[in-house]
Amino acid sequence: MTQSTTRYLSDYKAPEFQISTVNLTFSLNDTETHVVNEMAIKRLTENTQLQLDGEHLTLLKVTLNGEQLSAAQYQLSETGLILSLPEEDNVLVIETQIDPLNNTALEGLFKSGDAFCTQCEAEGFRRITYYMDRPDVMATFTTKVIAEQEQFPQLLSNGNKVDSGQLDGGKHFVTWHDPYPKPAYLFALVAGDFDLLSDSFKTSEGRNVALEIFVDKGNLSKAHHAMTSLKKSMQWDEEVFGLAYDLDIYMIVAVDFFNMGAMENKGLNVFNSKYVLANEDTATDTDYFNVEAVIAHEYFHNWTGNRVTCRDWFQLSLKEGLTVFRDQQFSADMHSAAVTRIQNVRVLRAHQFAEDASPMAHPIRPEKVMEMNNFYTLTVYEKGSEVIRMMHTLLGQENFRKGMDLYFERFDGMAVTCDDFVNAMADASNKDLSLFKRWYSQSGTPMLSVNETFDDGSKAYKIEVSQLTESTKQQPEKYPLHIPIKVELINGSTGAVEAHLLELTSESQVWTFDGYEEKPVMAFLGDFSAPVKVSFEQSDDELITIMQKANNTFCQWDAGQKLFTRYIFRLIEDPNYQLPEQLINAFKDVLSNEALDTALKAEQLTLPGFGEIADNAKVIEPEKIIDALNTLKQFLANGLSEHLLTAYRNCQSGERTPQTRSLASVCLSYLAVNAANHELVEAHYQAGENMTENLAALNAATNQGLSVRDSLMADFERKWLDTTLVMDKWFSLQAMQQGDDTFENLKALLAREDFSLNNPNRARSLIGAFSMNNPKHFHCSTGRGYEFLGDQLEKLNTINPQVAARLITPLLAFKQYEPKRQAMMKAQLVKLRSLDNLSKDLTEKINAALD
Ligand code: B3K
Ligand code: ZN
Repeated sequence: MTQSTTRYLSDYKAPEFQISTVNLTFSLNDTETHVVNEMAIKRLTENTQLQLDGEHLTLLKVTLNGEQLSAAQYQLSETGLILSLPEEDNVLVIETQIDPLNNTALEGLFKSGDAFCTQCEAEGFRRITYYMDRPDVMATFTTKVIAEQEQFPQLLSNGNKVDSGQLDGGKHFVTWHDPYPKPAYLFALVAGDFDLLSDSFKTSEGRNVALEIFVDKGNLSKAHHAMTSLKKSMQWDEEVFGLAYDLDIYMIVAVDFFNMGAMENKGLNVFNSKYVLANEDTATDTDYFNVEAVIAHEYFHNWTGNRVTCRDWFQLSLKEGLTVFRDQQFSADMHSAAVTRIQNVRVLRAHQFAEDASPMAHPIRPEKVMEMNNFYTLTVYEKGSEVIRMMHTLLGQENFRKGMDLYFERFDGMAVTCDDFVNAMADASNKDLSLFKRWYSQSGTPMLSVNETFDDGSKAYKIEVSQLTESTKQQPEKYPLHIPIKVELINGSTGAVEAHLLELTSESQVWTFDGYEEKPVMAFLGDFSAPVKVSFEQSDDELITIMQKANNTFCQWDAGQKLFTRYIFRLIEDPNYQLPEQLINAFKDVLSNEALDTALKAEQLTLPGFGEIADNAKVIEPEKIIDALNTLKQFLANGLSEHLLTAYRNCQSGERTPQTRSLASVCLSYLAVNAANHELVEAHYQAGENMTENLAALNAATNQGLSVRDSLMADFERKWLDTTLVMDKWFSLQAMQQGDDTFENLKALLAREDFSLNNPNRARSLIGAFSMNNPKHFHCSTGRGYEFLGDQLEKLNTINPQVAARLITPLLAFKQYEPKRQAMMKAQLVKLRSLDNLSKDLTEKINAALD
């Protein structure tokens, strides 16, 4: 049984030893890779006991200052190695053997297809060798990689190539040196036989950087978008933050087996191929957007993460929240800022808010952790980014930039804390951020309640805003936060709009605005200036005014979403509720408004998803939500039918762009509701010029359960059977099917030769898509959906605990469901908890949910 101990932020102690250099030699072999690790270690205190982390390693030999140690001279356990370093300066050499081929957890050194690759963040390096595997231990790495030349012509590691040559027995070696001291989590090694796309970039400092993207043989033509994205990111970071790249080479390797999106290892990023490979036939517009965003994110980490890193893992948001903020700003600059922001907010509302209300709720700087991999969360990343964005809003771009400059001036080359970052921002701008720091330690989504009054006599318009964060088990006491609130006051008669930034710093505050003849309409929380929920009673007319007259595009969109949400909840209470015609008119105006950006129209027309509605329900009754969503969709599809058809035709007839395709897809999803348009769905598929159009048709056919769906899916499968990433899409569409034979089909899908739980993308595409995007069957009243997930998690628990711990998410929220489902969901957690080999990853989450 794995040792399950909880670690606390409050227990942090600075390291007592310093590792200055590390010389690694890898002799690669599928099941018996040999690793020699030579470290120069300085003792910093009187304590001579050095504790090194190590897991799943076979120890071969330990040599200290030239003398081989006997087993009696060190203590070896399943989690590490303890030995005594009497000298101040020491050279310690440790030889270990590891088994990459059977490493299905994909942490440390593993095989992805024929290639060797690594993933060390957060604590994977300890699966390669014994080491002080913590981010505040920063060393200079030199890595020699030895392997068969024919099978592994490319041998890569961090930094610059300093040596290479032939060896006996058909082997060769390459040695890499990374001049920048780094924590072990940024170490990387890749060996394989790839196609290589090369380019270069000249930095503002005059450095010529070689850019290299390694992909599986035959995929070269799909690497160009990634390369263009990389160059745009390099340019943007120089222009916006004055940050230039600092090595002579930047490499990206795309692999098919990867637990997450990508990894920012110094000079050698390893990517899930999903975020590198793209061409029009195989990737959607969203895929293109995501490839660019992830390439940017990993590139931006070179400064925010690598040059300045985290002191300990509790500080993860120091690099992740900040880097997500930077990639979001980049995407906003490359595309529509409004649409990018709306999409950020959708993710936050649908998933992060749910996490903050779940048993795994934690502050963006968690205080206790059992398995660090469980904390690469929407909270640390997305809410973390919102916290940085709030500072950006409070300080303004210019002061924020000054704060960034000061942060690098103070901390370049160091491992620091979130407080260090906020202090740099406060010092550079003279803004008091002491109260603001609470955002780092308090979990939960604050609720803002807004009350407005207009005094006809004095003509004063007053608003009162109060905040409340509900107490949680971990944090019974919650405190007021410093919340920036952008508002717009719209003068109903003149249409004039006045913008203000309010700073809420206590439980409740009042603001008064003069000079209005009548009560203005307030567009509240412009740009979603804080990650909060809002309770503010506004009439339909007021919301429609905001949709039409607010300057802030986010508020225009949000007002439409509020209308939708309002009527979805009315329908949940009363399925026969008569929806008002006014709703149709409001969205007719959206569709026919020529001034409105096409992509924004698509966003306006997109209904909130199941998850977002569930998050706002007191008790989740899945059928009621699904029925309400369907009724509203049908109502809009009927009432807007002509407008939808016209908008659809306009999109199809003019020049096709990502924007027109997004509107066409949304229109098609509504049109597919009515039998008269079913042929249109098939025609859209048949005439599809790219993956975006093909998928739009397949999604519409799947969601509406159209009879043509099966033949379209069969056609798609025939075309793409050999293209792994496209087949992942096919598996997801299968998982989302609505028919009565869904569970039989799922069983057949699991049994297919091209399905394997060992491949995280494939596992997620079927199991994740089913439990997240097929609420009808996942929440099936018989409990079969929960059983299906429980059974797969039991297998994944031993194959790949990290992937299992992600996929368990929908079960953790069982307490929010109606009693019958609650009991069935809980039963799956109880069953999993009884496994004797339950991983730390699942133990931590299941305990949080059940205890
Ligand atoms: N830093 C990595 C994530 C590592 C996840 C470890 N379980 C990718 C990123 O955020 O850029
Ligand atoms: Zn990151």
